[in-house]
Amino acid sequence: MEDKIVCYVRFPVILIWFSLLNGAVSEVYNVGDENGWNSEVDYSSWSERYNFTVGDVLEFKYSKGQHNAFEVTESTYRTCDTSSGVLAKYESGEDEVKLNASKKYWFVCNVSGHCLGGMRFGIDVKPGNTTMNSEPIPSANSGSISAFHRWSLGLYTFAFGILLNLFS
Ligand SMILES: *[C@@H]1O[C@H](CO)[C@@H](O)[C@H](O)[C@H]1NC(C)=O
Ligand SMILES: *[C@@H]1O[C@H](CO)[C@@H](O)[C@H](O)[C@H]1NC(C)=O
Ligand SMILES: *[C@@H]1O[C@H](CO)[C@@H](O)[C@H](O)[C@H]1NC(C)=O
Ligand SMILES: *[C@@H]1O[C@H](CO)[C@@H](O)[C@H](O)[C@H]1NC(C)=O
Ligand SMILES: [Cu+2]
Repeated sequence: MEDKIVCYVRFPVILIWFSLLNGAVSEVYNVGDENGWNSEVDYSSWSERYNFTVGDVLEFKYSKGQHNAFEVTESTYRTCDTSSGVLAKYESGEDEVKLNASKKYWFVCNVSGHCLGGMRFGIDVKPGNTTMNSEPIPSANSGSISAFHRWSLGLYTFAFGILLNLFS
C-alpha cells in the first residue's frame, strides 16, 4: 500500500524537476562580471569570454542616471552616433535584456563620451538546442555530441540520484 503511494508521488516530482532543469539551461550574464557596466572595463574582451545562445539574459548593472544601455545597429555601434540606429533603450540601472533572437546584438552606453571611451560591445547570439529531443543525435558519430549535451546529461543523472535518495 505505501509503496503504491510513493510511486504516484515520484513520477510528477520527476517531471517537475525536468522542466526546472530545462528552464535553468538559459544563462544570465552580468555584463562586465563583478565590475558591472561602467567606464573602467574593456567590454570587447568581456564579450569574447562567453558564448551566448538564444534565451540567455544580459544584465546591465550600474547607477541609474550615470550610464544606460542602448541596443543599436552595427553602424551606430561603430560610430557611436546615436542620432539614428537605436533599437532599444534600457535605463533602469538593473536592466535585464533577454536575447530572444539568433543574431548579432550591439550595445553602447549613450552617456556623452562613454561609447567612444569603450562602453560598447557586440555579441553573436547562436541558436540554442534547449530540448533534449528536438533533433536526434546521430549515433554513428559520437564526436558530434556537444559538451552541452554531456553537461546536461550529467545534471539529469545527478537529479535522478537525489530523487532516488529522497523517495527510497
Ligand atoms: C565558445 O565556442 C567556441 C567554438 O565552438 C569554443 O572553441 C570555445 O571554447 C567556447 N567558449 C566558451 C567559453 O564556452
Ligand atoms: C523577448 O521576449 C519576451 C517574451 O516574449 C518579451 O517580453 C521581451 O520584450 C523580448 N525582449 C526583447 C529584447 O525583444
Ligand atoms: C544620447 O546622448 C546624446 C548625447 O549626450 C543626447 O543628445 C541624446 O538625447 C541621447 N539620446 C537619447 C535617446 O537619450
Ligand atoms: C543545434 O542543432 C542543430 C540541428 O539540430 C545543429 O545544426 C546546431 O549545430 C546545434 N547548435 C548547437 C549550438 O549545438
Ligand atoms: Cu556610460
